[in-house]
Amino acid sequence: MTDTYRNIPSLSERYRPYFRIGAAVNAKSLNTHRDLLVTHFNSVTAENEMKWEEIHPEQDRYEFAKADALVNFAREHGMFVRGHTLVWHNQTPAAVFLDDLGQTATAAVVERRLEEHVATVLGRYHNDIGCWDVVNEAVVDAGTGFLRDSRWLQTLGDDYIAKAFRIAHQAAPDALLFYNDYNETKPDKSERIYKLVAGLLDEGVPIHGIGMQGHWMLDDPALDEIVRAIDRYASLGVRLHITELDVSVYGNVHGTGGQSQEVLPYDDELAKRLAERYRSLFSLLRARKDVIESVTFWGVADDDTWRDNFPVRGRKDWPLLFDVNHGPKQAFWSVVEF
Ligand code: HAH
Repeated sequence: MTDTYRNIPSLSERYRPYFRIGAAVNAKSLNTHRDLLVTHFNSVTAENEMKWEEIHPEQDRYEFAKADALVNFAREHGMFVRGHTLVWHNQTPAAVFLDDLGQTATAAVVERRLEEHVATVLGRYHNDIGCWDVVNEAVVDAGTGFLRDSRWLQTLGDDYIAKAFRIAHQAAPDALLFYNDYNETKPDKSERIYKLVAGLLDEGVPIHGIGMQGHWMLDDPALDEIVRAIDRYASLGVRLHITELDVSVYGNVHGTGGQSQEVLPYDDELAKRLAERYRSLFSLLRARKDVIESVTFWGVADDDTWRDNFPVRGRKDWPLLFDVNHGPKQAFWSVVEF
């Protein structure tokens, strides 16, 4: 970061009266984006370093070094840490669900492994990690089904989600426990998420919040769709975190659902449209500050964003508030100046 950027307002200070401002970090960006992190963010999430395959790649082997570095960095700078994630259908070793002969393991075996994993990871960080995405992306996107047909569902059965939350609560009684998902504002899916969390609350399962990922686009979802989802979730009395916010500059404007292969030129016009989109989003989020406790971006600056490979591999995107040189974008100013 050049000195020119040192005299800009701090994003997280500006938002202190509203909610925490977080960023997903990785082992590299913890160093390469250190100045931005320290100045503008008061919460961090590990982009990958706490996922099962990274932190616990084999049955008897944990790899804590990268997660430790992140947690130490946060402690040093007084930042909140969101733990991400425990039970997910992705980035989990296949071996978790297999026995010694390579056959599907029994429910009892998988449940014991889950307990051991959660006790180890949550135990290690119980002083430093304030909340966990206990279950990630468990409901289906479309169709008439309800729960995603994952290995977790297949081996542990329908109540695996309730089990995961109970196990997490036992391992870290003070941690806030979240259900996290994407396409979280789409009417059918948000109804499924609502129903899932309402059911868990009814059963007395220790769940404290819903994580709305917020992988959004220039023109989708519509603002009223976002408001509806927030209000519906908030009606359950749980906390809301926006957990993975980024706004792709590729929108449905192209009529391709954001999947066009064409790379846009990131010109002033596009920068301005992104800024307007961010302005309306943050104005909406500020208006819901009583229920939204934290807003985390899925990355720090445009030089390191998963959106360069999602939903189109190798297509450059510019979804964050800081540019590829770590300078503030128009979008940055549109969220701090209000
Ligand atoms: C998220 N999935 C994950 O929670 C996060 O861990 C990962 O690093 C990136 C994104 C989002 C996602 C999606 O928006 C659509 C399909 C699959 C996954």
